[in-house]
Amino acid sequence: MTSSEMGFRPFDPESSFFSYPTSLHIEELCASIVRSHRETTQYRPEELQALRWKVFSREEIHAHQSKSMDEMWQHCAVRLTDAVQYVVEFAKRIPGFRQLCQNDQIALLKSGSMEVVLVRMSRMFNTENNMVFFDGKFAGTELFKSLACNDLIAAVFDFAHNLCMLRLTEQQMAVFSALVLLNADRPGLENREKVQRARRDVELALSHILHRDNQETLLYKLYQRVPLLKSLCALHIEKLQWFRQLFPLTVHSLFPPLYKELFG
Ligand code: CLR
Repeated sequence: MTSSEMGFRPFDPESSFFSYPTSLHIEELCASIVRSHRETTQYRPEELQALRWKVFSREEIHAHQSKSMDEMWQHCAVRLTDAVQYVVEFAKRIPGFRQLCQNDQIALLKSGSMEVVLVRMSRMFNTENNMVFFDGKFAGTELFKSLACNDLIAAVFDFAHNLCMLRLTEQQMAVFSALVLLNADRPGLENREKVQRARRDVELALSHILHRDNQETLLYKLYQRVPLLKSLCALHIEKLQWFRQLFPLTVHSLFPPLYKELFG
């Protein structure tokens, strides 16, 4: 009797058609996603922990608030684009993402990269003072006053606060981020079935680690957050369109090309 007749299959990370993931495959996938996340975060958890109480001074807050609206927008667009670039690097290292055609990779990043930035924002959040690590120090919503989009900022902070309260491990956050990216309902996809198959494996990976961590109730809480992410991103795009009408030249000549490519 051969090993395959006995029900054993050799591990094959590229397996796709007619194959179902084995628990070894899922373990490997988890490890690979976690590694990709670890290698592409701007700050390690220990670093963030050490900087936890490093907050902007009154003067520094005032300096940000006194910036003109277009200057502050440009500043935030640059910071956001930096964060997006790390997410692009994360995506490129996820096995199921890497194997997609270029068109579908771009389609997934267009609608998903901002969502993953917002998920990652919860790692940079301190729920004790409601501040986010931005530009080297912790900042509250008031720092972003000159953007003139308080509703977006309040909603984004609220989301980060609530996600942070779930106290996800780095592993859980990594696999949840991969799940957010691999969404077969995104517009512009050529091969939805392939995205769906990759997603199914990541779903199994998430269930697997939550089971292992004895935190299966988190699954429902995480899925609950997904529609919120979509509405926050829609609001971000809406604000950008509004800003572009006011300052078309700032967007045209001073915003990072990647920012315009993804959101413009
Ligand atoms: C997300 C996690 C990253 C580091 C990082 C960098 C830039 C931050 C971003 C985080 C969170 C969202 C953020 C952004 C800069 C501006 C943006 C605070 C912490 C706010 C929501 C403004 C968005 C709208 C502008 C484009 C006008 O590892």
